[in-house]
Amino acid sequence: MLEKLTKQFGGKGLSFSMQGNLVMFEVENSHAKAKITTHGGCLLSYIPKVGSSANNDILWVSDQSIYDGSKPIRGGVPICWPWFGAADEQGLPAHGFVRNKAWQVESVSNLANDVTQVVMTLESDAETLAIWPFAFHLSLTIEISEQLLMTLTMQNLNDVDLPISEAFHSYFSVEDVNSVLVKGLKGSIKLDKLTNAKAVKPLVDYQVVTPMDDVYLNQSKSIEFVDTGNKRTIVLDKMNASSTIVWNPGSEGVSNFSDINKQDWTKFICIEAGNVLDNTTTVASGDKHSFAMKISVENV
Ligand code: TA6
Repeated sequence: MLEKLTKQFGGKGLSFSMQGNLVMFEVENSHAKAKITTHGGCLLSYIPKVGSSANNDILWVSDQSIYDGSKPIRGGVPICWPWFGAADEQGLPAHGFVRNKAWQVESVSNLANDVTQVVMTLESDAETLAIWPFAFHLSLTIEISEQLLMTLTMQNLNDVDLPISEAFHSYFSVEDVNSVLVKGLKGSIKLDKLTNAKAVKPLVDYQVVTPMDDVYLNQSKSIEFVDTGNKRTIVLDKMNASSTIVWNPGSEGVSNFSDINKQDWTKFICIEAGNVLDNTTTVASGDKHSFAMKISVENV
């Protein structure tokens, strides 16, 4: 398989390898390095070469991740689709099923200004139709440069309209989650999934207090989160994505996750862009729908 991929796509700054049962590929250009696996179409690493984050990964991946293909890798940017969170039906996986499927590499291209564009696709098959009885075509475009741009596009191949909830479940690497400040949530609608408290509108910039599992609806503004320990601010811009989720399991909650080291919960924060709960989108029969996020890094 590696030989075939290398023959088809191999070129300057691109290499394929196996990690456990999973196909990995690494991309390098003058701006950054990135690592992607076809398992779940998951971006695992994005390391800018210049600026305050030069040679430091923006993303976090757990040391305890499983690489046998039985579950998604814990970290990077897993894709939640066509539902976010627990499934409506008992026995179906949380966060949909595409993060645990093998995606196809469709193209790897060098665009202007040394931007590398990777396109991966996934189509409905007998296994997905048994879980969710609708035909679809999904395409994930990842553009690697001094910024990171990810776009997920779905085509509804059915003669009915489909409600879709979705997110890029990004795990960002931070020096200490408890010192992170998240900005940009003011004015949205906050739902606290841990307490199920009544929805509130945040009035101020938001200091992270773990554990946390918050959904912010009608949140379209840029998010900035300041990681003082790493001396960087990560800016997350969203396109066609009305929800943001902020999650960290905290010191006790981490023990519910067999694929996270007990002491490692301080090292990441999930800030997730998408369309969930009341922001679920309806994709008309035959139509295409896309949402995107752009990540850039600034000095503190
Ligand atoms: O996005 C936050 C969340 O939905 C949390 O509720 C938490 O359980 C987390 O995702 C991880 O979910 P996972 O299915 O990957 O274990």
